[in-house]
Amino acid sequence: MHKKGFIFDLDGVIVDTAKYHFLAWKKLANSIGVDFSEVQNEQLKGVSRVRSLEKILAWGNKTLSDKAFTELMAQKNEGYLSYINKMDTSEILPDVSRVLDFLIENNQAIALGSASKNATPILKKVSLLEKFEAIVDGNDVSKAKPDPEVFLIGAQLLGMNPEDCIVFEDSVAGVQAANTANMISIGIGDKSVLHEADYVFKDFTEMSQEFIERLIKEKRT
Ligand code: B16
Ligand code: MG
Repeated sequence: MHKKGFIFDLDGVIVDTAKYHFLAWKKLANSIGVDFSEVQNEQLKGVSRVRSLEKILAWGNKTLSDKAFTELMAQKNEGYLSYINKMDTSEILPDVSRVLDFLIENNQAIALGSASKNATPILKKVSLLEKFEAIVDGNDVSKAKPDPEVFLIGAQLLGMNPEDCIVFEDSVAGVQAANTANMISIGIGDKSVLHEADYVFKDFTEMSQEFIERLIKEKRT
């Protein structure tokens, strides 16, 4: 029997939490007199919370004490969680459940590989937590994407070799992390942005059952 490890990113792949990150960062940035646009928010996708605040401060030409920095991080997360707390299954992106269920029916190993420290509560809110055999998130890694650490830990927890793993990612850094880990990278989003991925789909509605069956059977070349 063929068995592969399928590792899913969270934000932008399973749910669209980028819009909530945007609202929370915008409120925070504006409160310290810094402008923040949706275009800038794009640059924070897949980026850790610490690095995101560093970037916002740099855009606004601000420097802060360590204490103020930590306080702002906590404030941002509080704002973000107020949106997360209202999430439900209606926020699962199209056909994510179909793909997860197909993989489970076919006895495949499934992990989450996310930069977010809020991954477990989000998966609980959308009732998907029990579909994952392993969760690797921002609490488990010391090096952020494009470092492959998050996916390598995921493979290890699933008991799979990296070359037998497939990663679904919406960020350039995440695709690079999967490639460096020697895994098959599948970009979810825009082909021109995610051109480093082995395959790109606009979303899971475009991914056929035959394609997934091929992933299960094929060796990485
Ligand atoms: P948190 P992913 C990432 O999630 C988001 O894309 C990114 O915008 C966010 O800053 C990061 O998680 C950290 O999130 O503040 O919840 O720890 O795409 O890696 O699932
Ligand atoms: Mg993402």
